[in-house]
Amino acid sequence: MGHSNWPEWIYVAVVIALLVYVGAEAWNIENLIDHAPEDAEIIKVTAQQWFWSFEHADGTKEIGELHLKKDHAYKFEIHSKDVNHNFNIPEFLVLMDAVPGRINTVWFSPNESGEFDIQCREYCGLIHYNMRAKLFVEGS
Ligand SMILES: [Cu+2]
Repeated sequence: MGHSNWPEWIYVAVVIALLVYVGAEAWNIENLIDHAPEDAEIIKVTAQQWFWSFEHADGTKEIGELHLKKDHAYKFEIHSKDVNHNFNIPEFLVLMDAVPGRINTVWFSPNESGEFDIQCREYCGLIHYNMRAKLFVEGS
């Protein structure tokens, strides 16, 4: 009795098991990427035509500017009030869609102090090119 005599369902079962396994692994990886440190401060990011606004955990709000502390972890909860935008801090490789009706998260910890650009990376209408904000990272 060789392999050729195995019923077909065994092959089907093996393929299904592999697909489930690969899917589970992919899910784990995605989960890891999204996994912010527990002490990360949550910053609510709102995109709208054509500016960015921010709300800190203590309720402080900023428009067009964001003040963060060096070597602190931050988790951004990003949403849009109108059309699709994309939240981008090129210097720190932060890039995440801002989509109406959902909240996307991304976290980072600025390891450098100074002044950096925040911009929109998704064409969102007339003044898209000027949908910018300044990131100030304070501390040494
Ligand atoms: Cu935009």
